[in-house]
Amino acid sequence: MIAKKYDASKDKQFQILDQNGKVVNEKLDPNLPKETLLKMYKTAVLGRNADIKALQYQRQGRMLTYAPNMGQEAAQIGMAAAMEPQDWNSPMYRELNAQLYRGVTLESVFLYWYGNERGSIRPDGVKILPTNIIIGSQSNIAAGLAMAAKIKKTNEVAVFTIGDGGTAHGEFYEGLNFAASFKAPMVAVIQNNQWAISTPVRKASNSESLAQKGVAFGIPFVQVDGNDMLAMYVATKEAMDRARKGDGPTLIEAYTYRMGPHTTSDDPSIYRTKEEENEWALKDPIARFKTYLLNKGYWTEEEDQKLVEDVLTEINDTFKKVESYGANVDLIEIFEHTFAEMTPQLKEQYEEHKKFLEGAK
Ligand SMILES: Cc1ncc(C[n+]2csc(CCOP(=O)(O)OP(=O)(O)O)c2C)c(N)n1
Ligand SMILES: [Mg+2]
Repeated sequence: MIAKKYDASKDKQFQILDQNGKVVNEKLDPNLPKETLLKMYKTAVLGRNADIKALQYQRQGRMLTYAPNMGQEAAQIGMAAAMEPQDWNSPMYRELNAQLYRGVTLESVFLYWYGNERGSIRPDGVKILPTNIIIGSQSNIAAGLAMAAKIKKTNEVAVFTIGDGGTAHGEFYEGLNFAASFKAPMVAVIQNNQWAISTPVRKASNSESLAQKGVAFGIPFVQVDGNDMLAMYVATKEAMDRARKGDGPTLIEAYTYRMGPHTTSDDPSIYRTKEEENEWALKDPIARFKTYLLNKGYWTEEEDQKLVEDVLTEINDTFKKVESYGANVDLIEIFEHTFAEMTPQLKEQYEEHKKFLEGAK
């Protein structure tokens, strides 16, 4: 008999830390060193406050646009913390916390959203591709990186992130199918924040879970409480180890929530309820992780207050610096950075645009 339905409800969402910060899965607590846990927490606090400030800067007309990450800190940092320096991220655009954790500076993230392409330059050795707005493409790019790593035997794993809406795009399937068939070292992390702008996840897919799409690729999969920093770390670490051993890709669904707007041009009050937002506010990933640290004796309220003051100063100073650079991008650079050498068509477009701008003066 052909099974008509896969019953996702039988797969419990993987969780270690519940929404009150209580360890509910003692055996699986990775017992990470204090420094690692504090780095995770401090990154989340910096990320959350940077998001809040960036929204304000944009409203003040000081920043071009911005896509906030509020609510997705654990899903991003748990994943990043499980990666080694040689591993690649093929990212989307909602990636602030993973970027910060792996060594991208806040200055360069702000530069990018300010409208200065220099924000796409990564420090040496930070293997995160530039912010990628093209939904779905993250998968094929990661499959390419993973296949190259396999052929060159470099011990690198390529991790790609995609939104819930992104899983409705063809490239999501193409890249995963390719990597699964060739057992390329890849990990796929779906950031299921419940919404693709105003489209709810139930309209983007008829599957009971996004994780279960792994069945079709013939790869292991798991739905994780994406607001649980520890569960995200453990699931990603296991997937990274599998990939590195040559066992191929894993599909992780981080079940989380976008607490803020899609971007600064969106108003979520038009399409979702206050009740829904309030329900998810109780599942805040940072609050529960803080409780975990307080209970462990690794952190105090005094230290917390000081941290928030410090990050606000850091954010303000950083943004002032970014403003002092200005957009500072010559027109030519937009054309120059697409190919190593401009194609004839691109040259033509450049000339045309230059003339247009001169005429506009
Ligand atoms: C190929 C492509 N089609 C359409 C868009 C326009 N677009 C930007 S964000 C977005 C929604 C994405 O939702 P989701 O994948 O759930 O990610 P989230 O923004 O929620 O993190 C769309 C359709 C795009 N950037 N790329
Ligand atoms: Mg989404």
